[in-house]
Amino acid sequence: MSDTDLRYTELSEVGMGISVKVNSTIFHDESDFQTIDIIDTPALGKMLILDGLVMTSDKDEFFYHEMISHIPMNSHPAPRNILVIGGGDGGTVREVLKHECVQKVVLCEIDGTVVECCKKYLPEIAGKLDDPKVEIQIRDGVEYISTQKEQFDIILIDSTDPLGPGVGLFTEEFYNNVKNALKKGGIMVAQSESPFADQKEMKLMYALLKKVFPIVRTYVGPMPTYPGGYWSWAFCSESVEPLSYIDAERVDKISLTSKLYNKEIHKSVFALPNFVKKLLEEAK
Ligand code: AG3
Repeated sequence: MSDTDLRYTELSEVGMGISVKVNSTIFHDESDFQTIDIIDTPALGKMLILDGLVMTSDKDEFFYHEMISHIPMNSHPAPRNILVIGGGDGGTVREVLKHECVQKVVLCEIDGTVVECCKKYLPEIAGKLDDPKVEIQIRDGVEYISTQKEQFDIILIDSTDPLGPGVGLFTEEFYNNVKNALKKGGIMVAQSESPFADQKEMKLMYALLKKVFPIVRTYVGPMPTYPGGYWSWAFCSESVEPLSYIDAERVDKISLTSKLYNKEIHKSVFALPNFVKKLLEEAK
């Protein structure tokens, strides 16, 4: 690497992370909530960076957005009303809309600037935010969820790390309100950090989830640009066990255009390595 290389680097507390060459900075702003950057890179296309942390990139976003959405969506026989909290880049909403049974998707994002700049500069990810089925609420998800009772079939928590504007999305009170906002047979999936790089955060989060939901399960997958390259999602419900129902028709339909998701993946993501099982048992 030459000294003139412009690079973006995200490092963990212990100094491990990713580094990518940067062509240019496309957008930079200090919003009321965080620092927002969109950069263009040779390796990953455009990337959204919030407070210095990678949120998404053109090249690897599918690993995350297909996992957070299709696993719960296809575990429900008829998901019609969907809520996404966070996720202002629109990638999760785009995937959810691939299910024709969906009537309405509410996106509740605290930072309107994230939504606006993603619409403008990341059209492949944010391009469905103008769909007529989408209602965008620019407000704090913590406050919004406390006003919702038995409204949603699926709630997806597409948050940042438990830092900055995201902290309120990792509390017992918030999870209780999410549970109350779900209809009977509803499912919440929340991104739950890296089982390799964020073990402390993961344990805290699962300890809280277990206080609130009778069913708390975990699924895992690769995520090249996030800490450890390995990610997890919490699947929580009052009554639905993962894999107790899989909508075979929608699995096949989604699989026609998905890059990662298919029937075999759906069944395998709940298989956990021993070190992850141990970590989750220790979360109390
Ligand atoms: N939400 C999960 C971001 C966590 C990334 N953490 C990090 N880079 N340290 C992403 C939002 C995508 N819709």
